[in-house]
Amino acid sequence: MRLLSHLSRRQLFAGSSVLLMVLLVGLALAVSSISSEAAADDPGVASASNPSTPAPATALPPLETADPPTSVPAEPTAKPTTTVVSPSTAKPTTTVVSPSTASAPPETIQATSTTPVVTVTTTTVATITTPAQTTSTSPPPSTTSTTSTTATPARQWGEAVLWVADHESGNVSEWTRVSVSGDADARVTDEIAHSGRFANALTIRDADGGPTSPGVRMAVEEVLPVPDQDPENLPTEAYYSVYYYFPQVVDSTWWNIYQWKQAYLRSDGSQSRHPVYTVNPELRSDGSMYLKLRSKVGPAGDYVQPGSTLATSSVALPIQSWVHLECLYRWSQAPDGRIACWQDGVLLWDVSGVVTEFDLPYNKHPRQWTVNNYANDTEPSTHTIYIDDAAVSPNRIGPGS
Ligand SMILES: [Ca+2]
Repeated sequence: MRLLSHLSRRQLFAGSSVLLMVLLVGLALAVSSISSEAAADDPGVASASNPSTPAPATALPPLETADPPTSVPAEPTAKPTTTVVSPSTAKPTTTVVSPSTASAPPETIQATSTTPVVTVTTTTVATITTPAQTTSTSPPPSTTSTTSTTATPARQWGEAVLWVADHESGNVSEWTRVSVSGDADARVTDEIAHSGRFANALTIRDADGGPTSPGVRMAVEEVLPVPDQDPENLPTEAYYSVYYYFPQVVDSTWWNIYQWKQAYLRSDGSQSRHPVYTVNPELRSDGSMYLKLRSKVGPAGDYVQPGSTLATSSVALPIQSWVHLECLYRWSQAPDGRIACWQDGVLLWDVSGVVTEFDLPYNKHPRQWTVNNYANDTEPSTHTIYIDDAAVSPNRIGPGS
């Protein structure tokens, strides 16, 4: 009984020991699995405390987490570049700049030479609004009041007059065309006027002897028809008159302010014009200016360049006051043409027995008269002259009102 009980005790002890061990082992295993789950929940802690097992799991999250941030900033950086949608905004700016810049260099000016014509219309249109408003308002703005009070009423023209340009419409539409070369333009302005409120400002820029001579030429090709004469041509004989205002003395190699021209067709079908006679201011040694008549007609009645001076004026050309120039011109391909000019009613020259028209076949408006600011190599190189009250008439008009 004792032995049995002893055995039983030993067995019980052994059995309980085994059971205890089993429990201990089980407990150890349980603790181990708990710590590994905890490590899996917190990659940061796991990667630091247990680099072996959790390492793969730990290493991935940082990479995945790191990638997005890296790629995200990368996108914004890429977007602006792509969204350099601003480039499209920048392009117009560049494009806008280039045209305006292009108008400056003489080389590009040929292409731009049309632009000043558009700009003229534009300027003029803007000016049109002004007179309409001011005319309807009795007290004109103080700024313009000087001009409008100074300005005389619009000039009254006789019924016989074939064409006039007094610019009182506020634009250059009375002229048949405006031809521009180099940096030049025509601008109807109320800064000054011979009559009414408006005159035409002709400006040339950078006439410094460069390859392109700046010039703006106001041309007349169409006037009221004269009986028994070609309605699409200027009359065989007429008086061409205009008022000039020269703000300053200009020295020049050549300066053409008034001319008769003829259109013709080139062999390739394009149209061109030759001047026949021109009127040019010249500077005397005493500093005063005077006019001279230049011929472009050769001995055989052909066009020659640069031509020759046919007559000179002994009368000084006034500065800073309106001066009237009027010429009788008789077109003729035979040596019986005539050019007689008056400055403020004083005869400057009367040249007759000369060829005044080239033998150039052309079917429409071959004769042309232009009033210009057209020159090169002048001092100053940029300057403006004003013109007003231009007319073509079968009778002499004279400088009167
Ligand atoms: Ca006027």
